[in-house]
Amino acid sequence: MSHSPFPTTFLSLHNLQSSGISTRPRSDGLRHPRPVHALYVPFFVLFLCLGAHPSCCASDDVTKITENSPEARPNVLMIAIDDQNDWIGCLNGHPQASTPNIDHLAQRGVLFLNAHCQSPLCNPSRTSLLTGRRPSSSGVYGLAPSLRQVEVLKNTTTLPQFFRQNGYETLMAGKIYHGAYGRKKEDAEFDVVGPGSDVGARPPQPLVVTPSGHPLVDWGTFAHRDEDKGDYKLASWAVEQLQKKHDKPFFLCTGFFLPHVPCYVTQSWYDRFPEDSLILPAVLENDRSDVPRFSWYLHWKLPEPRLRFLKESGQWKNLVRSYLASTSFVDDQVGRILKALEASPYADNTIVVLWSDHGWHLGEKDITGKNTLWERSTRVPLIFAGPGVLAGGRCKEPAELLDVYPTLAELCNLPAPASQEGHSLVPQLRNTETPRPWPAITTHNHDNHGVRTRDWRYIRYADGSEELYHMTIDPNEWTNLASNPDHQAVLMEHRALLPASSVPPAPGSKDRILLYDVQTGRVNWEGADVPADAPVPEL
Ligand SMILES: [Ca+2]
Ligand SMILES: [Ca+2]
Repeated sequence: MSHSPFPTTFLSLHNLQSSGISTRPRSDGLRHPRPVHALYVPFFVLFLCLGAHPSCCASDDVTKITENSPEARPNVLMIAIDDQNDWIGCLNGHPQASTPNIDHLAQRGVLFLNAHCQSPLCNPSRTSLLTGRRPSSSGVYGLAPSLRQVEVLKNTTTLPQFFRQNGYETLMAGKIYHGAYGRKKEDAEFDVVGPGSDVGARPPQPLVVTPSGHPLVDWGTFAHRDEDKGDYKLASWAVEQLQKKHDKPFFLCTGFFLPHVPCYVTQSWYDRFPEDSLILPAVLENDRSDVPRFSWYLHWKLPEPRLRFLKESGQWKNLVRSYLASTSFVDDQVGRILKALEASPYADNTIVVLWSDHGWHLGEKDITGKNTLWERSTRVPLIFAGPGVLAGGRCKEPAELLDVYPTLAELCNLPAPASQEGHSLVPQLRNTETPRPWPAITTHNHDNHGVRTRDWRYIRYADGSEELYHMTIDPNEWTNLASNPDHQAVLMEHRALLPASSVPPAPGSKDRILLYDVQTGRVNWEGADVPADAPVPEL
């Protein structure tokens, strides 16, 4: 695209004060701690400053520990899955989800039942996890820019670089960063680079004709072999790395492509989810009659089709079974890697972390895809296992993908850079009941936030409209309680948890960028104004 998505008038007119959000700074990015846990904060700060992190207040520069030889540190195996929602057996997001290998990993570690991405989109989510900075701090909201094009992230020590600078050999294959960044030698991220991100075999023609006609938006089965799939080759590469002798501790990253679209699966995986017994996700008719119109602006026009298309074309079941089958196939590849790890000399000295960058709707709230602040888009699998991690733990406290960086640092006895906005999950990896004073916050585009606490989800859009759901009573988020007088205290408590500041989109932002002018009410989606009375596009 050649247009500039940032009309100057938009940015100059927008200011945080007029949006009603306090700009009072807080080092952790939150305005106030949750009152119920207020007492924990001083203890936690004390723990950080006196405990295992002697240089917690150091600059962004990585301080290298010399008292422990790097050779003694645990290895790290990081497994990322693209667009994997909570349709994972142990997360119970779908009753037919079948992921025995991921379930087994959870059984030997700690599974976070209430973990959420920082952005429901690849680039901002991964940029956040790998730099430890919120989208609302970096201004990375869209599929561009890449992190090194952003002033505040230009010199950030990323997660792989952090391990590399601390004596680790860093290896990667598949999708870790969004786009090509990280694979080049001059990026100074990885010592060893394996196969790229690729779905692999493709049918000669698209299997489904969707309204957008986007080449990636496709699903189903056709004649091909598992061995011809990108994720199979990725797992084979990871197995090879685990079979090698490594002179230094390793930080091995594997990023699976599926179940990102196109959800292409071989017949044997497809047949595991017969259409006759397939369970479709629960969808309430007119579910969006009680949500703000602004919610539509977050996914105004996308390549992914609406539910109406799936119903009218008879494709809903096909998409659901293709997604479930893709997940099971990826689980099988995860299993190949984990079996290789168990058979290797590194079995007892390797931290394993598994995460997805965000979720995916398959009809809920009348849409497919991501780009929402609801549970199906924000909830992700997050599992840690290995030395120092409790076995069979289930943690209900809110957790963020932002916490991965400081958690891995602490598990490897390394001081995380002070610029981190997440918080180590190690207390929960030792005792899953340890309370956390922080909610999980997901941000999509400037000033739209979802706040997840233990029992509630609160959403505030840039125009000030709100949603509130009692997640334990209403896990499908069908009843918006924001205007219910019985819940105003909860509403107030959650408003106070919104990020203290929220920066405008970084220069060069594009693709999925939504702009809103609080003074005029002007809405702009991907460079084009949206009239206030425009009908919601039915794509
Ligand atoms: Ca993704
Ligand atoms: Ca509703």
